[in-house]
Amino acid sequence: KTKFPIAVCTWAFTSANAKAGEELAQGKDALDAVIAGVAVEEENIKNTTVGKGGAPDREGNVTLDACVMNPEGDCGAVVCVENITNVAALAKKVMEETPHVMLAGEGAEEFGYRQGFEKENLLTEDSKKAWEEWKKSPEYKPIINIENHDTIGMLAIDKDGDIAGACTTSGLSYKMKGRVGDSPIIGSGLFIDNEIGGAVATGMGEEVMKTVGSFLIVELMRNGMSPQEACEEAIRRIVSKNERYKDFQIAYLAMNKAGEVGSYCIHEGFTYMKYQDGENTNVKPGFFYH
Ligand code: SD4
Repeated sequence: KTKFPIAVCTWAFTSANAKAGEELAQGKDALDAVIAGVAVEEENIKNTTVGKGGAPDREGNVTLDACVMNPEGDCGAVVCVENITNVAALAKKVMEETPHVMLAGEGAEEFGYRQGFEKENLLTEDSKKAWEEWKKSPEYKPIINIENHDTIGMLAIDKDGDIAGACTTSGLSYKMKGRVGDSPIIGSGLFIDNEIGGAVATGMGEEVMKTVGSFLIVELMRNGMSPQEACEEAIRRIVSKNERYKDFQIAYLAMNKAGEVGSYCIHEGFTYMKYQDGENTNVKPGFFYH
């Protein structure tokens, strides 16, 4: 078995992970592979949790968040983007073509159009209908394991052994206007350190941000934990605070530079994808709440 390349992503996003795997097998670097991988879901209007077709906020606006991080430790992020589908690719442009790390809303979009991104309406008929239905008795109640596929966070190690990652989402359905979750926040939804490895998060963004989950996992790995131990400790930090975790899901996925993968979540139902040596498999990690 050849160890590298490897790609992993949150949830059963089979084709997205396969796409990243193909790109890596063709010799693409880790960052381009994860961006091509997550783009599959950003463009898939059937899923309501990432990209075009994502569920809107409570006022009917679809707002996307994304970030990327490369082996050099550079990062780019965009938040509250309303009219561009491929926000992970846009985050890469922010990283490469601006002196900044993060652009928000209109500024991010105007920059995107100048970079050649197309202006699109991200609210599909189906998402609009579901939102109109929701408005009849509006209640903000994030659903655990919504559709069994949620934010996509992806990590890849390329043939040279370098690691990069991307995280992209439409955020929690029917969130408040202007709400930004963990997914585009470097250290929360994603963190990469090419000496150590990387981590991504999905689930209740507010709780991931309070504990800076992905950065925490990478630092725990730096201090000697395996990816599995580090993910479990990061979940422990959340569930040990109070009992509210019973009502929300968080899942972490981590990989170290040796290509070892670990994952842990609060509630049963989360799975992740792993591509290695031409095989793309769905893996069910352990969970905290029984
Ligand atoms: C967020 N972490 O915006 C994302 C959404 C998600 O399960 O993964 N929901 O908080």
